[in-house]
Amino acid sequence: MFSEGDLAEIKLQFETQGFIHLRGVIPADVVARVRMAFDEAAGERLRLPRERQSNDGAVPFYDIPNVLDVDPVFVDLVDLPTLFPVLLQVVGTDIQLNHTTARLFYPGPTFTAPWHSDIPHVLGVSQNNSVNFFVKAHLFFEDLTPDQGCLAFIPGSHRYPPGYPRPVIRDMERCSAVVKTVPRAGDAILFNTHVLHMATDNSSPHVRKSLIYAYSHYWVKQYDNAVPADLERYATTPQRKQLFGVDIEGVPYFNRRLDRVEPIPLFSTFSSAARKVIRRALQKM
Ligand SMILES: O=C(O)CCC(=O)C(=O)O
Repeated sequence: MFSEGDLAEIKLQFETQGFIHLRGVIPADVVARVRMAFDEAAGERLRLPRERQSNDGAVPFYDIPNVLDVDPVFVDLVDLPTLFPVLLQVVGTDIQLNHTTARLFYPGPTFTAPWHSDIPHVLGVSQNNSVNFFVKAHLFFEDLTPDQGCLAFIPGSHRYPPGYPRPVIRDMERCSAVVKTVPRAGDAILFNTHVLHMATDNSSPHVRKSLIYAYSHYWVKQYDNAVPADLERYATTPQRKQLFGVDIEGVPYFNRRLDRVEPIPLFSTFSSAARKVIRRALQKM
């Protein structure tokens, strides 16, 4: 658990650098459960697709759909007691889960654009001033090797003014403006989605496995894969309800805060999130 002083330093680093590598924040028993559940859900997909075996560059990755419905351990990760205080610091008390991804990145070149922001086209936000707008947590449950598709960042680049040219970096391993992270099982890498970043090539012979949980504010439209189908089972606390986008009657989206939650009738609690789940079920038909 982080102390108040740790959290203040983490926030300082996050706001100045745009990312932070948090080591060992996922407890070992959770790491073990995630590893088993992930591999079981991935099944056949763990084997390299034929296209990748012949190295023609196709099928760079596979995302396991709706991971919150796959195993309870993936729901436990949304507000891990070790990590959630950090998310609260770097997003704010109106935090909501925005989307989830469970990814297998097969050996081969990277599939991400070099040095990109995820949100350059979002309107209504001054990205270079909004250091807490949209945060991703990449969660790792296996050790990675440096050549296994690790994330790299240009620290501080989330502060570049609009229109600032994208850097051209010839050799990132030798460039002092770049930080490449090499996570171990149990680590989380949090970043401001506007900081320039990329996944590096996976030139190892192994699939890179990771989870990506993205967080933003309650008023930002949430993806269906951020809401478990069995809400009554999982949305058991005010924190979970807010993360999963369960509205409180009479509380405007902009005013939602974790430190301002009052008990409310079950029906109104679940109605909006239930609508989302029904919509998702209908889309599958
Ligand atoms: O490493 C990945 O899977 C994707 C990295 C990335 O560009 C992102 O999460 O925005």
